[in-house]
Amino acid sequence: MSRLKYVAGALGVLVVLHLLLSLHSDYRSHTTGFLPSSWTKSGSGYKDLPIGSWQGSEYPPAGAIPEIPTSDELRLSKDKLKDRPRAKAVIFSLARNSDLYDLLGSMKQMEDRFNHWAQYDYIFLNDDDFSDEFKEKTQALTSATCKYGKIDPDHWHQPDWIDEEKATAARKEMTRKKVIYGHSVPYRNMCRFNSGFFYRHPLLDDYDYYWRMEPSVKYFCDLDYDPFLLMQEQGKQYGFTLSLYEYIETIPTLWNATKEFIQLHPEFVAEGNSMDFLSSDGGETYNLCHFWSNFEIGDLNLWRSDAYMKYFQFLDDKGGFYYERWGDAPVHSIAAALFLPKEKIHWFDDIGYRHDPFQHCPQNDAHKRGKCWCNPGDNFDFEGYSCTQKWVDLWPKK
Ligand SMILES: Nc1nc2c(ncn2[C@@H]2O[C@H](COP(=O)(O)OP(=O)(O)OP(=O)(O)O)[C@@H](O)[C@H]2O)c(=O)[nH]1
Ligand SMILES: *[C@@H]1O[C@H](CO)[C@@H](O)[C@H](O)[C@H]1NC(C)=O
Ligand SMILES: [Mg+2]
Repeated sequence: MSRLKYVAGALGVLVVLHLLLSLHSDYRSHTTGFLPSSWTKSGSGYKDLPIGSWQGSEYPPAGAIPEIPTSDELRLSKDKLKDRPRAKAVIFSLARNSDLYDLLGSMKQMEDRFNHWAQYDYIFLNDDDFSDEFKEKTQALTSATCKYGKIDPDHWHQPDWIDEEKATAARKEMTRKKVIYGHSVPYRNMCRFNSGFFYRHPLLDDYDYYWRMEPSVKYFCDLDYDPFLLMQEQGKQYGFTLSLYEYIETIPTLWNATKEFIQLHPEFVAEGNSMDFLSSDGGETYNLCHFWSNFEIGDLNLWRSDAYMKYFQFLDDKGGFYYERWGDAPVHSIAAALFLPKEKIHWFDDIGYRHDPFQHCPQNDAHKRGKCWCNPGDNFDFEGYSCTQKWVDLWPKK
């Protein structure tokens, strides 16, 4: 009797072991069918960096960033401001004339928190001509140079080859389902432009890095270092503050299109990428996580790369910007997460930021260091609808 129990117990253990193993190999075989092995490879030979605040004791490594004068020093010495190291960087905003006063609120804070000492140029782009009022009021907020550009109509409007009947039907259906901006063609133009064209505007040719600024956002904390230099010195190509889940109704076929593209171009997928941020089954399905692109500090050369240009063209040819409502946030995020090793993506957790209805409020030391004015208790990072836990989980625990 007791011998029987023993055998049964041993069998039970074997069954459980077998189940665990088969689950594990299932996971593997999912990823080998159609995906290049690099999708799931982890570890890229980069030194593992601690999570979170870049101002930890060892990170950035000593000497990685040229000495940057703090704002206190700047007040003491105008010469230092002139000679300080700079990146070829610009603050970029897409806007309508009607966005002026909401944009001024963002810009005023950008100046107060950072750009009054950093003195980076601004570029404003519009599908229409900017009014004199727009130009005067924005330039009046800064002593830095402001540039104003009009968008090439081909980079803005719905292309001729889009089947308008199909696009109309899709908009109707999305309106019926109450999908936000589901009815709107201009919103789709904007998403396509931000996905594939802003970095090709001739005004941006002179720059390597950009910080995207939208109307009605808040910047809560003082920056006493230059985030563009951080990007440059540490080889970062994409920076974010907030992440969340996309509405599936807006991108039902985006992931299939991406998989198709990767089958054509497995060479674009980086080793040590952030696939686990996008997918919990090794790339079979998309979990809808993306970086919220109304805030971006990025390297324009990421979007100008062969990999991204081909990816955008491939997506554009599918028509999903109009037949669905593909957003620039998931498009940028999927590209950055797959085409870059994860070390080239930076979470700016020390930049307090709000775009309604979500905000990132730095915690603890970072809150104090930045003299932030947000409530640390109002912080989206680890709430259920945020994806930032998945980002943190990509990194070894401290
Ligand atoms: N020139 C121009 N800019 C636009 C147009 N639509 C949106 N934008 C700009 O594109 C950016 C994104 O548009 P938003 O309306 O903020 O879109 P969103 O952030 O998804 O939604 P909100 O919750 O309304 O902020 C903002 O900088 C807008 O000023 C447009 O039709 N023309
Ligand atoms: C994605 O592709 C798979 C395999 O071809 C197909 O079964 C599935 O229906 C597609 N999904 C969508 C939403 O089109
Ligand atoms: Mg917005």
